Amino acid sequence: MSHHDDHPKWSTDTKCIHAGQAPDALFGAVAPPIYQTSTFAFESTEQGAARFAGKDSGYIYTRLGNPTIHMLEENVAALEEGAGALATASGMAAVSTLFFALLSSGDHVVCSQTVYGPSRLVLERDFARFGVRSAMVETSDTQAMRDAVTDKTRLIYIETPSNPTLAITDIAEAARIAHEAGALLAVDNTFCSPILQRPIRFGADVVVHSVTKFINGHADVVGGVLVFRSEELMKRVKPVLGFLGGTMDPHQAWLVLRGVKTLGLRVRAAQENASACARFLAAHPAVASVAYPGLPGHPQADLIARQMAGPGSLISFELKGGIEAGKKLLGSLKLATLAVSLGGVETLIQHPASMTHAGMSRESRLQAGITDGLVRLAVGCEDKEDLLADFKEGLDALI
Ligand code: LCS
Repeated sequence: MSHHDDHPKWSTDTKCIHAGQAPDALFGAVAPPIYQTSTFAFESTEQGAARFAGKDSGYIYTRLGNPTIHMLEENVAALEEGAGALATASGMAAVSTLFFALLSSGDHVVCSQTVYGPSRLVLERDFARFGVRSAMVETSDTQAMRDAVTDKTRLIYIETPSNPTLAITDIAEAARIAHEAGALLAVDNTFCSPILQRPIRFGADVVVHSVTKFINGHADVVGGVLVFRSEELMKRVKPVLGFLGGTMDPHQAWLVLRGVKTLGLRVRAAQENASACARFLAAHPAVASVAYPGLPGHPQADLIARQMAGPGSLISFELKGGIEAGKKLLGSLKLATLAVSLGGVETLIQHPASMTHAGMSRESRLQAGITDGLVRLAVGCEDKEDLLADFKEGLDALI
């Protein structure tokens, strides 16, 4: 099995296909074998004891490690240019395991106010019960992020671009602020995928992904991954994941290994469609405003050019007719499917205030820029003209 460190010169597209996935040693199978087993036989009691003592690196039990899952971990670690990765049952298992491993009672977290709803709710509702305090701040405002840090801050947790407002946080500045405070920086890179943004390059200590989204890309798996800048940090989190039990399953890992091979192709195809859709939406008389990192005149264009290789395929917009017009549009589109999630080959559209971010109070939502009329569009890989025709029909009916 190849290790990502063996291939530092491969481009990201090549790594998608090959990193962690050399033909298997037993039969030469080109596609990775699915080691669908809960446990692994020891050759002797001595060997079993050595594995538990960490003196023999062989496998023990799938909750603690499995060869198919490890191939995915090596693959994503290579894509993100990290020292190692841990695959998890879902993106939320990655987020909650990370918080559990790094935070103790009395610690303080600075978190982007616009993140996937449950990522902040787990801090505000659950970790708060164990004495972890968190500040939700607009981290796209670097000064606000700096001002929120206290002498108890142990973690800065950001999402950029953010779900669903697409606010952009400066990763290098966030890393500087975290490290000056003796804290760590975690970046949820789900919206970009490693094709468009590699936060470790800008100083992040941990990268979080819901692999449910772009990395798997086919709307048929829920999963997550944590990628670490250093082995040392991964060693702090790995035993916690093993004990909490939010590990991935081998079959789930195999499906993601299949999906990740086309990550670059899918991300670029969806991005090209999204750029066309964003321009179309921005020019349409029924649309009040569009947030998309690729639109001309974006106030953070310099930062976007510095830290992102492209604007991606998520768009959020407001209709002039507000929430009623939104309901009408979401109900009338034929190609864009009314569903939460994103990052798959199919175009999805949803209403954050009543769906993905419904768990937040309306006050928190409005403070974070998630207005009642905001619509989030996750553009897929369908034919561009078909998508534009669907939006033209839906939007024209509103005026
Ligand atoms: N991080 C981000 C940025 C997400 O968008 C999501 C899920 C998660 C973490 C959690 O990952 P999961 O456990 O679902 O794999 N976002 C969703 C969304 O926007 N609509 O449905 C799920």
